[in-house]
Amino acid sequence: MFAGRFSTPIAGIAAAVVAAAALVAPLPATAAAPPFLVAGIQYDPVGPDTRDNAQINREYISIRNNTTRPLSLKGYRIRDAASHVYFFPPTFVLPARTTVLVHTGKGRNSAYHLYWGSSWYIWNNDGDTARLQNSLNKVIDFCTYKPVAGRAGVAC
Ligand SMILES: [Ca+2]
Ligand SMILES: [Ca+2]
Repeated sequence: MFAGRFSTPIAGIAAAVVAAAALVAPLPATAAAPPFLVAGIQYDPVGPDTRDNAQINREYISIRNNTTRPLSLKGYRIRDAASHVYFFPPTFVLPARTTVLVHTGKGRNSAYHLYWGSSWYIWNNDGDTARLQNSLNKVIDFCTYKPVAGRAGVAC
């Protein structure tokens, strides 16, 4: 009798648990981590914003290969909020887990330092957005920052 009285609600609970489990949606496939990250932006280097190329080059954006293999940046570009665009050299390959600095001014490209070639600053001292886009203009990663007093740059 008791068994009979309890069997129904217990069975009911069990059925409800099974039903609830069935209702749990499968976890959405996590978006694959982007192969490259905007790692940081040195947007306001120490000193006044002069036309001096060396000073302009103290401003830079860093891009990181977030994977365990070397990757080409062919076709990739960096865009600021005002649509200034930098194109990576088509032959440039970034080693695994490595960061390259893209300096704003002019200079000779090397393994870990690239040069935008601009004769004026790109990353606004009062805030900006950097977008890393692939050859199809798809945004791979981006970084929006607001200035912080006493800081020359931001980690993204
Ligand atoms: Ca700046
Ligand atoms: Ca800008």
